[in-house]
Amino acid sequence: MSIKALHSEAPEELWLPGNSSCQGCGSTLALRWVLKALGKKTVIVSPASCANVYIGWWPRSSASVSYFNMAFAAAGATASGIVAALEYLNKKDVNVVTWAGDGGSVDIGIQALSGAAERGTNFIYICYDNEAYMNTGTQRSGSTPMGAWTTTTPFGKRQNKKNLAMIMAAHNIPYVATACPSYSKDLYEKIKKAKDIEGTKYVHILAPCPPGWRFDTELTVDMGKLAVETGMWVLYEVENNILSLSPPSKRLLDASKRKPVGEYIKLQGRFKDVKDEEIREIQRWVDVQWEKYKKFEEGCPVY
Ligand SMILES: Cc1ncc(C[n+]2csc(CCOP(=O)(O)OP(=O)(O)O)c2C)c(N)n1
Ligand code: SF4
Ligand SMILES: [Mg+2]
Repeated sequence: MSIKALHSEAPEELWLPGNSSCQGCGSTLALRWVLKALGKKTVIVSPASCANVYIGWWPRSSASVSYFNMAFAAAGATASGIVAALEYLNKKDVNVVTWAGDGGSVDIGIQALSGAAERGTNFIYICYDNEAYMNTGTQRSGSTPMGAWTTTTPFGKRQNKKNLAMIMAAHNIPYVATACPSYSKDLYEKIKKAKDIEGTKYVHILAPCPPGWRFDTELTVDMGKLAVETGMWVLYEVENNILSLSPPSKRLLDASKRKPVGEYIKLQGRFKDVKDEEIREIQRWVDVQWEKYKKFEEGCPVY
């Protein structure tokens, strides 16, 4: 389906223009498609993050759905309470969705998320991953990639990114997916699918961030595409413990089709001090991850 056809399938814009996100924000681009897929009967819960700022204050907020701005660690717990209240009121047609940053998900919010998933809470938890604590000026998170500069990793981060999507798959929830707004149809369809599944659904979206990653604002969509084409970000779904690669990633099972990671890294100022040997190290790590995806794609259960 073309973007034009997607817009005619979901013409209503629930994410309004004139919001306070930075130019070229990958997170708000993703949110626009997420809201198109969810529709108006949606409650968004957002912990402390850029999202609190760009959603804004009622009655001048940029989202034309209900939303709760919530304390940093509490998104999963707040969503659980809203789900329980809606169940008590017998309201079955409202989507409860957490929209949280990587810091609020991978680090500080993980226990509330894990508890909600373990209870099988009927909601969609979406992490938009800009790979650092951006709202407070770019501190490292568990999701920051190896080598990236942040104010708390002035010589580049020494650890690889934590894989929260796989951690959530190990919770035995019915649906886990990864996405990126550069592939809007893929993102839109995954949220539509998640909406119709009962229980806890987890979607992890890579959200390129021009000021935090230090690239020109017009390159946001290209940056997401390069993340996927180099294999540094992998698009997939996990259902019933079985992983299937989404079309843009599936063709990359053939390693010769993957672009070298340097093509992605060298466009971003956050990696400007990364040496060639470190790029080779990141490449080796990516190749090792792909050996695992190959096994999953052959039918090996994810946990
Ligand atoms: C308990 C607590 N600690 C710290 C903060 C300050 N704080 C607000 S937003 C934020 C960064 C959030 O990072 P992330 O979840 O990745 O979202 P992003 O800002 O990148 O969108 C921090 C540290 C806070 N609000 N509450
Ligand atoms: S800092 Fe990044 S994620 Fe936050 S509003 Fe700006 S572009 Fe978006
Ligand atoms: Mg972040």
